[in-house]
Amino acid sequence: MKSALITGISGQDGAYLAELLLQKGYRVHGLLARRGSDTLWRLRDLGVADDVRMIDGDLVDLASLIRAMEASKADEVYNLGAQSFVGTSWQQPVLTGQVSGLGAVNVLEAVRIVNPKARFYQASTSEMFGRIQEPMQSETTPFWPRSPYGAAKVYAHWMTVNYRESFGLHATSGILFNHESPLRGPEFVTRKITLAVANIARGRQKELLLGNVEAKRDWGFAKDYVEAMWLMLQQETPDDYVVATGITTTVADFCELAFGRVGLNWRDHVRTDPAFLRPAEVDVLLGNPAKAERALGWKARTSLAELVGLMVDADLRRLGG
Ligand code: NAP
Ligand code: F7E
Repeated sequence: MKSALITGISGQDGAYLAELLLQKGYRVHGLLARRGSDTLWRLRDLGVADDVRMIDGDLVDLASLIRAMEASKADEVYNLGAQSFVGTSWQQPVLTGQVSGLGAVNVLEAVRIVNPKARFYQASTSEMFGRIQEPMQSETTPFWPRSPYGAAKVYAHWMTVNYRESFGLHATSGILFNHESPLRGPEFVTRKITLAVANIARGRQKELLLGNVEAKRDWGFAKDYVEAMWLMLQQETPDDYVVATGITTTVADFCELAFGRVGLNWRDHVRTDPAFLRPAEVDVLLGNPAKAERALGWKARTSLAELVGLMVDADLRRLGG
């Protein structure tokens, strides 16, 4: 039976990945920072909370990561933990660097010290492309991060490559474009929209305040994307892969789909508020998943319309009535 250690187990991707690995017969361990009051709601939502073995630890605490590696005897380590909200990264740039940048190096060190044969996955991100240098971003597109979060992730990405090249670690970086789900945090724009749609449909809210609705993102479904993470660690040699749908959509068009799901016109409810604009914006992202398709046999299966439907319906269900 293989053993896996997931940092960021309480996040969106941690929950879906835990579910997937449990289905595949893994013993799943989760690093839990234990800061929030209801950190396990996503795992409960998927019905797997009792099947994951939790290990207390924090990405900024190397000793706790060494202990987590020892206790889990992990064959595969998925570093999904991060301060992942781009907006907050301007308010907490140092913390973001410590957790999302140096945190990855702490995990790499723990792997190198305890079991250098373990396979390592780094949750890299399309935010590293920031001010895009090519219309469609691939593994060879130069990075130009536009936020403290993006800059921290570029550091973590290159340290992953460095540990692969310096120490021969099986260290892989998945450059994932935005992926969403009913388990997405409510601060991210997609879930903010679907939650508002549900509240407006139930008569509990009238309007929704957003920032830049012209921003374009390549949005996929998180459950599809965690399969790509697992596939990457099953390859003989470590590498970097872009994971995306190859389609980009504006926030405004996402609103149209989400409000349309309940028969409403988004223009009647959405107002723009400069409070949600960012000091530096990533205007457009569009990924080229050709390498992942070719090498991993992976392809996004869920359309944006289907994803929006899943998210709006889940939020309506949660509100009841
Ligand atoms: P998420 O929902 O924000 O989850 C982040 C996780 O990191 C949470 O479990 C959080 O724990 C944990 N964490 C934060 N600080 C920590 C610390 N100091 N020590 C240990 N754990 C800590 O993020 P996600 O959407 O699942 O994304 C997973 C990973 O992929 C992240 O690294 C993110 O940056 C990256 N990524 C995400 C996307 C996307 O579109 N979702 C795209 C590309 C890359 P708490 O619950 O206790 O806060
Ligand atoms: O913003 C615009 C905002 O916060 C998307 C993280 O998972 O994906 C995520 O980062 C776009 C931006 O995600 C609001 O300005 C407009 O252009 O949902 P988001 P993100 O910044 O793309 C990447 C790949 C990650 O790696 C990150 O961890 O939507 N936008 N109005 C808004 N965004 C928010 N949050 N709230 C608004 O009101």
